[in-house]
Amino acid sequence: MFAAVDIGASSGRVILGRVQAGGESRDSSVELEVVHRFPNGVVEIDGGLRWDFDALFAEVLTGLSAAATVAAAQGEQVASIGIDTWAVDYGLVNAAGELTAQPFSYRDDRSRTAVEPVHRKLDPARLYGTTGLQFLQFNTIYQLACEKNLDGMQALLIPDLIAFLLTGQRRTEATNASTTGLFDAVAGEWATEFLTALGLRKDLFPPLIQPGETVGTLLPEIAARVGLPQETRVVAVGSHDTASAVAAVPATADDGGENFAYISSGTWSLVGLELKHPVLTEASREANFTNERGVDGTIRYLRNMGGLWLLSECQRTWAQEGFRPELTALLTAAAALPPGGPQINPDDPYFIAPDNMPERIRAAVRRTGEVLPDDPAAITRCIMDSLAAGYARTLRDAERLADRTVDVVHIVGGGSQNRLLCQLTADVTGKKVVAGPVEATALGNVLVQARATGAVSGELADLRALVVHSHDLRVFVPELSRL
Ligand code: LFR
Repeated sequence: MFAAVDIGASSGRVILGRVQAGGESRDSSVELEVVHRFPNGVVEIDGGLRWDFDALFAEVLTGLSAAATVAAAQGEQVASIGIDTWAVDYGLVNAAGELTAQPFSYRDDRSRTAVEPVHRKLDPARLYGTTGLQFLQFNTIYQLACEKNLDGMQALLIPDLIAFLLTGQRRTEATNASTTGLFDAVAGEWATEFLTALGLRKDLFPPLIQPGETVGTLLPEIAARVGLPQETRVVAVGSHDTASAVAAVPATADDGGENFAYISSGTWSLVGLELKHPVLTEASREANFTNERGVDGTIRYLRNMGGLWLLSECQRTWAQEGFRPELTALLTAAAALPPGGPQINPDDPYFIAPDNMPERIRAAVRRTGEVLPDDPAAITRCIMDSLAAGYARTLRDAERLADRTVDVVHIVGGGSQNRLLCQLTADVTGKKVVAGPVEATALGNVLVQARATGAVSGELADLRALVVHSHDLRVFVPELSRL
């Protein structure tokens, strides 16, 4: 069995994965069992929005203990551990290996003022030509420019920081490194010239490691604490959650081979294609598409769009006001509303920070000269219409910029359970939508571990076939009459 530590911006889980490789691929399967869940969210610490990393790490240890217990009760062992989280953010570790402060969250807006000074040293066109990274004000490169003193420090991205505390080994996993703005998309190496140009040490980040390689084995005190053998390996997976999710997209040859698109729909919506080579053109930069690294050296050519954060933040505000609508009821009421209502731009940085989201959405609609009633169903419908329209725009751009035709759109993650969003996406894109699995991130994490330890073999397509055989997927076809 494999333990997947999978932490998102609003919750984390430790999951046990069981992979069975049958003689016939149809006998193969991958099953998950959540053994520990915990909440996550930004907290205000020392005047900034940060992650309570100490609390998260304690939850990881609790989860690994639970994994050890559950596996043992089934007469099995935890063969390895893989870690994935959101991207971009990092903790600073000193020479003694201590985390010097709780890591900043990308939702803190400190890096906004760092953008211009960085661009004065490194022109955005030059940055894009090498890194292929979409401009987002919170990319690691801008966050680092806010640090006052990096003497003797190393920056460890969040999953790498967890792996370091478990094993004592410092590495930077490549899929997540590709979100820093300091990674060469073609060479697959650090863009050391950019580190130097910004006055950063070349070894600010630890050396790269690829998904499937071993980070190390458990430190004795960690092994004793969680009840796992010291030889238990921590295996690098697609440690950027989106890389793991895309690895588990259930694309099949029936999808027309490469002609599938994916939407990893959760807090964010990551909308795009899987490519063999980056697209570093000026047109691609203008459209703000990113070339992040995927498992097996693939390129995740996508745009990072707003996501279900818009709705979860509304729900948080409504709850503060004493109104706690059940999600299914809310979506049903939203689905019953007529089409053609007002829309917002879900990618507007105005929506990044936590605040009164219903009011911000209504204000954004007012600026377009329309009116959105102060009614949860109407606000929910506005979010869903805006996301679906954004998905369609982004997919059209991706097809044009990468010269691909998309036959089928896979929606994975939490959004795959949102029937309204899936149906609207089919309607607006005019394409078939295949929804599921909801747990794509953890599945991608487990499958890369399973391959690394020899439990399964093959290419990404073979790993994906296991997902197809083990999960019920829902198909949505365009209903043009609804538009
Ligand atoms: C999704 C995600 C996105 C990244 C954003 C911030 O969870 O990892 O891919 O752009 O969070 O790190």
